[in-house]
Amino acid sequence: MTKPADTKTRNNRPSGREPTRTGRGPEALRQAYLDNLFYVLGRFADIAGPHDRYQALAYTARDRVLQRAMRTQQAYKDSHARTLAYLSAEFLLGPHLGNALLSLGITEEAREALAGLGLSLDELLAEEEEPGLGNGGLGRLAACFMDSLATLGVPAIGYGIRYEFGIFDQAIRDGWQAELTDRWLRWGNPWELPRQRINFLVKLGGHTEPYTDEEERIRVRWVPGRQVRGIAHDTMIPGYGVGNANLLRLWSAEAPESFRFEAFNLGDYYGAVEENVFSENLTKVLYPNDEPAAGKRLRLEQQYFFVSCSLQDMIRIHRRVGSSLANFHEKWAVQLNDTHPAIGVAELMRLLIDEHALPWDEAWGITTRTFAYTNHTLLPEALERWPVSLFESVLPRHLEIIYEINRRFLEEVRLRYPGDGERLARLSLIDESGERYVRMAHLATVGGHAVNGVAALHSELLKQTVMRDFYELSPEKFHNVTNGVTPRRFVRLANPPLAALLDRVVGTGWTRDMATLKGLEPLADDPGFQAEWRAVKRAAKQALATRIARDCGCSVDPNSMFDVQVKRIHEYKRQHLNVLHLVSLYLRLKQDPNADLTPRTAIFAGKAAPGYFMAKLIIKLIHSVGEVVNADPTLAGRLRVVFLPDFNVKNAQPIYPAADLSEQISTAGLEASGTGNMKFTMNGALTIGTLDGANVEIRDAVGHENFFLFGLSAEEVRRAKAEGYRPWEIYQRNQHLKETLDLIASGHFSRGDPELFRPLVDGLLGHDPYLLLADFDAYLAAQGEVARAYLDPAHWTRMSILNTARSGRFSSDRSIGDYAERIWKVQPMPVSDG
Ligand code: 26Q
Repeated sequence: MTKPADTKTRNNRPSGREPTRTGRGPEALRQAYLDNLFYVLGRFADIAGPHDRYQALAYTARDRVLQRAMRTQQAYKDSHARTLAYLSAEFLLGPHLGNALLSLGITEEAREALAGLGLSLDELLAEEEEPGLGNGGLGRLAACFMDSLATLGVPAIGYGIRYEFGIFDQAIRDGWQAELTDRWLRWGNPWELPRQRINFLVKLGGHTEPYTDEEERIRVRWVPGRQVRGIAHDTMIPGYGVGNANLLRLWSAEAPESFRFEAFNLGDYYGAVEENVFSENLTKVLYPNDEPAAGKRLRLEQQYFFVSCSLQDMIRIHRRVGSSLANFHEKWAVQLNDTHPAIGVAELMRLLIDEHALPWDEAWGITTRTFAYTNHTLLPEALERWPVSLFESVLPRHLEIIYEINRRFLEEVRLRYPGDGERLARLSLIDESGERYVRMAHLATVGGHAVNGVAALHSELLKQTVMRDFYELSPEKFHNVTNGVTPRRFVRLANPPLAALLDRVVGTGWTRDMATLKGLEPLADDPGFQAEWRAVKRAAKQALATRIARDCGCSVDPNSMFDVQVKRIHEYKRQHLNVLHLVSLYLRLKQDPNADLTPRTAIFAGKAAPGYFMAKLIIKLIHSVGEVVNADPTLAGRLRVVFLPDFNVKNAQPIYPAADLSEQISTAGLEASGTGNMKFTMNGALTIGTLDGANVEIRDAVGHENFFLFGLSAEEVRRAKAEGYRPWEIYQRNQHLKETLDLIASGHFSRGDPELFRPLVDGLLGHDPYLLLADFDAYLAAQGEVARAYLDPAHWTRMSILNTARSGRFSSDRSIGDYAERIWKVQPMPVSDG
């Protein structure tokens, strides 16, 4: 057994050396690592396993981030600055360790410290299991925003839910998706600080009753059916290259200690414990759908639970510095990430009126100046609404408040549009067209001062479609803030060789100011630089090929074009259109074995919601086509189709750097923004895409000649549907399309079973709501152009360089700058990095 780490260094400031809890040199890091291994984990260095080692380094990084977080909180408090609260039911952070070292600027020092102990940093990094507290785009956006808020020094706190089980892990069995429970807390979580003392009671169910208070005012009391306690768990989010570190405060549910204590004394031990189980259930699991789960009581309870804890916490912080609630909105801006936290509008009203005795009008003035709402979808069926009966049984007081908000709101509408009863019904917070529902997007819009879409096209369509009446009523509320992604994680961390090349050519400043990438443009045609650019891409492809061999058991050629579509599986995202193209290539190669085809590796990844049958069938289809294509010796080196299992942040990071072609092929008008599209562009992939979401802006930014556009526009999609779209006729008229679909329907890819993919094929021939058949020819033509372009490396490389050079707008720093200036009116408060 080894001895405990050198005792001389146990105190914080060994003479002449850096402090071991905060020092950033290799020596301090090495000692801190050993101390943490011994004193936090209780392990001897010589028997510590890989996970112990990872944790010891994690604590080492955490101490340093914590020091910044403490300083930052103090600086914000002293400044009395306005603080942004970002409310989101999901935060999809990805692994912490690599990012923490990067933000602290100690990656190489840590590598050296570990090397001195005979350890490899990369092996430790691979040990971390990421917190998968989100489904996809919306949750990842929240994580990118947290990174940018800290990096820009904006006083901010993220509020959300500490799910015990995040998004399921995806396994593939016989080509089908299987869901495995995500036990991310199994070995503990070194990145969080439980704050038992920061806790709030949250009421649920029961009824309300009026009473007269000491000052003879009529007030309402909510008598709950049960209560749950929310406990804060803080994760520090370090900014890159700055002293700021903000908090992400996630709530987990516990039973209130005194609850049913009486029952316990009376001997109803089981009953009392059962209550605990109910309470703890609340934050057990993330709903794995990226669409509203119809009528799920627990989901509504989750949303209310975290929003109530968060608002109570803001009020606590506000009063702690001695402020009156009358200026709450001057000190807080609250951003609602979709409608999931929209109940906050009614909850703040309840807290101000019922708990703090403010008059309605004053409370309403505060509330509407506080909240702003981001919409992430145009699909009417994806707009969140709750049956009134369910809502009432969970939140009886909030329903009363919403009725009163609605009464006053509709009163104003009536004055603006006398006699227009239909408009009133359309604007109402309550949908009364059949069963009655509470419309959460209406609550968020009426209860806030700003509504924004997440890409220019999306924001325009919002005003023309789902939010049209609200736009006519209050056009000044409507904004666009195009999404962005953090270049720290998705370039610097994910693609170190590219980062090193960029550092050398435009300087290191791009990591915080992506506009400086414009400096690459003069080099786009430089043969020497092009060769370096290709070498970087080639190495990333080689690395991904190694992963593919490990995870898919399939060898792919890094010289082939890597054609990549990674995202949630959804019919509107049209992974199956991509498959139709691959089947069409397969057909051509089978019909003409000498056909001159650009060698291509098609790479897919993504999770399907567990109850989404068609999405799961698409996963099976990809595997089935892959099984046939990859086993065919005549196709070796020409076509490969692979599906990488368990798409998450960690697994995504090596994918973007290795892509030649980024597939962004959703039906126009349906992808609000997309953010994967931006990650690919930054890493020098070219896009084949529709005029949808942020694709439109990416194409404008990188230059139309450097983007492969195809397909109907949103307006043409609308018209095609209005005129009665008949996919069957397209199928009948288009011989190649017919052969392609017939081959799938024949059972060729399903071991002779013509039934397996029938629902998919029949769906396309019968309805095709996402217009795959309408776009099929255009897609194939664009893919033909891609294939030709790839055969000219100098031209392709030029386009690739220009994509990266012009991707600066898609940094989440720009998005946060837009929000801060136009919506939140918050000022950066930089903390020095010393
Ligand atoms: C709601 C109620 C009940 C259960 C689940 C949900 C739920 C959960 C997640 C509804 C929607 C989501 C996620 C939506 C999402 O990820 N949308 C994507 O947001 C991105 C960031 O703005 C955009 O880039 C994508 O275009 C959009 O699809």
